Amino acid sequence: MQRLSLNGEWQLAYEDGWIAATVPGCVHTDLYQNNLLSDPFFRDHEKHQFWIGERDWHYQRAFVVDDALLSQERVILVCYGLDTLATVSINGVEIAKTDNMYRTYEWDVKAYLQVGENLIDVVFDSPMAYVRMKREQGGTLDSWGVPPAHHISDIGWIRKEPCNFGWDWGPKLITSGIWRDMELIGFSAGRLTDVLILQEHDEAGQVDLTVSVQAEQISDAVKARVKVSFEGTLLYQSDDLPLNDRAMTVEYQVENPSLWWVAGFGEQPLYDVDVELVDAGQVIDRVHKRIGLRVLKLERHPEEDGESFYFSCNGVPFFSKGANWIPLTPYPHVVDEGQYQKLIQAAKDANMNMLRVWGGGIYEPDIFYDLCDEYGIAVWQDFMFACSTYPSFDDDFMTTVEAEARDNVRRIRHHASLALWCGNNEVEQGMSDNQWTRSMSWDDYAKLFDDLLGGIVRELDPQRDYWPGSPHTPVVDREDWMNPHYGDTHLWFVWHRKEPFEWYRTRPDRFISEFGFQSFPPMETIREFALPEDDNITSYIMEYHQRSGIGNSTIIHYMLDWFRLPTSFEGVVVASQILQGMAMKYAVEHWRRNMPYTMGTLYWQFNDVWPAPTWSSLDWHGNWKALHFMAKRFYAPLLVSGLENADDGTLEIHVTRDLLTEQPALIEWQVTDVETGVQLDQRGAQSIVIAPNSSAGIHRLSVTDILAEYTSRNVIVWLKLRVDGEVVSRNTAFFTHPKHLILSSAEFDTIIQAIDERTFTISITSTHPALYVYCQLT
Ligand code: BMA
Repeated sequence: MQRLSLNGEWQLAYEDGWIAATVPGCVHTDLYQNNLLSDPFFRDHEKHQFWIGERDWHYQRAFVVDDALLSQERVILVCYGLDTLATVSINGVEIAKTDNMYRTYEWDVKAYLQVGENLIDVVFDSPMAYVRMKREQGGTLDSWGVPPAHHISDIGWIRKEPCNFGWDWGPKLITSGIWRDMELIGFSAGRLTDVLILQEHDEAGQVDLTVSVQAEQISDAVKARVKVSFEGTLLYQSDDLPLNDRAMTVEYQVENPSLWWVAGFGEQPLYDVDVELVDAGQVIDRVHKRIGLRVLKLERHPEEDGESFYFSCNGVPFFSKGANWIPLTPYPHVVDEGQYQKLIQAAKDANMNMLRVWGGGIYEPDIFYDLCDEYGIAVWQDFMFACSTYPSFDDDFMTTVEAEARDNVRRIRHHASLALWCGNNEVEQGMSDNQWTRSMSWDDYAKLFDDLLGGIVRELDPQRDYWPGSPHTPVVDREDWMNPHYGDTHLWFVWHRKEPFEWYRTRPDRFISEFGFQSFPPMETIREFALPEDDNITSYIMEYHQRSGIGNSTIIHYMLDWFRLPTSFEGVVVASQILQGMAMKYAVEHWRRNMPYTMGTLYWQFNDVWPAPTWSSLDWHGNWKALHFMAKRFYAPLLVSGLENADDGTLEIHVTRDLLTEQPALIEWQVTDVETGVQLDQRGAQSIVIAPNSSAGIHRLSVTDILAEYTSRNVIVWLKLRVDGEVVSRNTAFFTHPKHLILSSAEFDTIIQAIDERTFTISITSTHPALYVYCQLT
């Protein structure tokens, strides 16, 4: 097998000539590299770049084919990502047209190549013109969003990253280009085309692996072999087996398997499965997959008042703690492995065990799933359909979606971390709540999300669960999209409908796959897009970067409820982050206390696509906002939390535990006044044994007398949970919102001690209670 990469230097037609271009890449980054475009993230530059999506774009490059490549029996051109409406020609002959950025395209191009120099042209049609044409021909589709700054309607017609057209947290940068690798592959005897690995875990703890191999076979003599290794030791090698009708299957039993676990429940050992295609003793093609031995399942069982909805790993139910993942950038080709590493590490560091790849972005590259395997972060994977109806009544549309789903299911199905395939984001909700059935009937919905996508998962990834949409209410009625007793829910009444944070406590839902609250990014990040003259949240630029129509006013609406209104811009920025963290803390602690009825919280949203005020806990560089620090605490495997009742002056102290064994521990509480931090007469401790995977109210503290004497404005309860003397969780509880606490100005004494060249301990002592202190390295 011979490969010739077509990545690297290309040319892009611009005005009357050609400019240098790069593959993988896109028009925006190529123009930027040529100093023909400014930074779209700076101030309002993005709005001067909408024209890019209105134009056709022409890429070209020359490449040299040698005798050896052309003497192969077959030579195919493989495009792993064309964004989106491409016409591909070689040496002036049109090879094919494409209509789906998520597909891998392959064409036999041997007949069009010559030894020596060749020319390849890829011309991209304007996606905007295409969407308009489709709407005129096929009808309007419904969606959310306010044009033109937010996403445009009718984008359901094109199989292109939905949030490329703008979203309520991201820019509208409508890209065109060769966004993933491109190569020529020549082969004569055959090549591997597919590997499916299934695993059966028996009661004795053995794991039976079944590896099914498919190949394109030109020579009958071609054979295939399978190897299984663990930590560098070869455990199994099959014979070289002939292919029967282009396929072969081997079975292998792994004795004493090392099981893979989601983060917090055990290790993440990974086995290597290598498949080699052999011709006359020579390996002519190979495929390598890293797998984890585990059973990762969605558990749905009838219950008295509904149906359970939780995940289990190796038979152990676990509470899914995590957030929603959106694209890291409008230009996926610029992201390197280090950025993925930084973000998945941040998920793990915040005690998360699940990320949901939201359906309005991209099927992430392999590195994302590799890292999730390594870190034990389970993946809820949406198919890329979000917040819109889709023309499933159109046969061409269904054909391209089928190919896209097959490509992506095959690509990532072997990953240990992959927990669930989900059909779409919020289409059922829009159809029910916003009457989108005028553009997509429920029958057409079922055709796409129940039959086509569900069918492909059942066929190609039969050991994985499928869920038609998020949110979804099964059994009862899919129009009942916010039913707390069935399926998953998106709870947006806090924020979108201005319910107070307290509203979260009225919801007992089983699995909340979206809920969120916005904040501004850190000042350093704001400074990248805004000048000092923009430093006011009502300035033109600060409003320009705010893509939720209700965004800044909603942050302030809640800030007035919880905090004294800061008088400086920077004060608002910092307070917004604390407010956001408190909203999520308020919600998650409630739902963790409600375990095992509630068994999952994925807050909206994990990361950012550009610098802006959004719902994220990491800004677009991966910097931690206050919420991410708070998530580390509220997602800790052992959590102490307090449920205050200002009316009767009690505080119920709860302990929530995710781990598998019983745990002796000590809870401690202390009541102080706010002004001075002086201990009031209540202090106590209680030894407990925490049951595995449980949540329970441990102690009811009555502070009625103290509240009567000091008032709710002057009382804080400090909670600690110790294991073997070490504090593993700490928390505070108030009987009023922080804005009314009688806080005195605190003075700090800071001691920094160097442990070694890279490690320091910082001790901060404060003269008075100081809430939400943060340190920053400069
Ligand atoms: C949910 C998501 C996104 C959106 C977010 C905030 O509905 O699915 O579409 O960005 O809310 O509005």
